[in-house]
Amino acid sequence: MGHFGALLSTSLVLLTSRFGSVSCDLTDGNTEHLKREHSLTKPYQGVGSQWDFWGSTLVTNSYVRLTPDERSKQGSIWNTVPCLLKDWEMHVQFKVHGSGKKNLHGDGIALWYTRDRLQAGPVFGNRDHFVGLTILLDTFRNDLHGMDRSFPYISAMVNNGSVSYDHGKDGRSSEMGGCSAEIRNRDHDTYLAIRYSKGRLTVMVDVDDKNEWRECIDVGGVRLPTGYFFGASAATGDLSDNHDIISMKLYQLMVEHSPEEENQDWSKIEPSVSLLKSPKDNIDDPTGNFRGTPLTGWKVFLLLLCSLLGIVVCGVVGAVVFQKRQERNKRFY
Ligand SMILES: [Ca+2]
Repeated sequence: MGHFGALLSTSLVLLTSRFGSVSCDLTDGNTEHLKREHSLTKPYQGVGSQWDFWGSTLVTNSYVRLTPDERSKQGSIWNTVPCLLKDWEMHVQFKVHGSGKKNLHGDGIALWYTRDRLQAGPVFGNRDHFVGLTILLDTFRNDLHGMDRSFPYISAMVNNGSVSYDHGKDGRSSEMGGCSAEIRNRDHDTYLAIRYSKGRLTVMVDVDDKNEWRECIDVGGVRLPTGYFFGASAATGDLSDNHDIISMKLYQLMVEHSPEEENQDWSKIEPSVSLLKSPKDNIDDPTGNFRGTPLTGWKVFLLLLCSLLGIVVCGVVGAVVFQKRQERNKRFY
């Protein structure tokens, strides 16, 4: 299958998600493909061998509390079984709640699909310079210059270990996309779904008690290997919240791959994104690629400069011609 084939299949995937009901398209409780070894469900008995719990994490019968509503806590849970699926979808039921008033709570939950596990650090309780994918449910605005987006804010980041997560900017420079979502202190259940299939990463949220998915992130050109680990972590700082995971359910997606794709060693893929989404041009085209050459700031500047120069040159030439004519006219009279 050549480039066109890949393009066609991406379009088809998109067609089903755009014209079908979004909630139908996402794997909805299809237990046939539920992968128990990668799932965490109530009452969490017998998952001790499949999940590790670290830090402030507290496991009860009805929730896994990554952090309590107290300052300077960090906690995480990590699947012990590496994921060998090429196409998957993770459904997470979570609950962020606390006594802090508006803007006086933090910091949020991070969901992970990474090479390393159980390595504590500054990124919502996990290590920085991570290798893999994270979906960040950031409840506290650190960047007071970024007032064009409201918080809580959900974003995605893929890292090959070279990039540091910038807390001060809420990760804006490294994010692949994101959306605002009211995920805190809701009376109803709140859900998030992450789908990775055929190089496309889609994040959906269901947080408004409507029982339907709303698209949050949808980007193509994402490369992730098999063999990484699922996890969730959370951290509090000066401000806090209860960060609870109710369930994590992993579904296998039945997707056909070309023989070339099948023959590739998927465990050797380095995490990457072919095109980073600039916050300014968020428009993608139906092929799943972002618009090739949007007018960036300096291109617009060059264009303006050229037009300005053109106008000046025309003006000068015009003035000279006018003056010559005047002189000629003078001689005739
Ligand atoms: Ca933040």
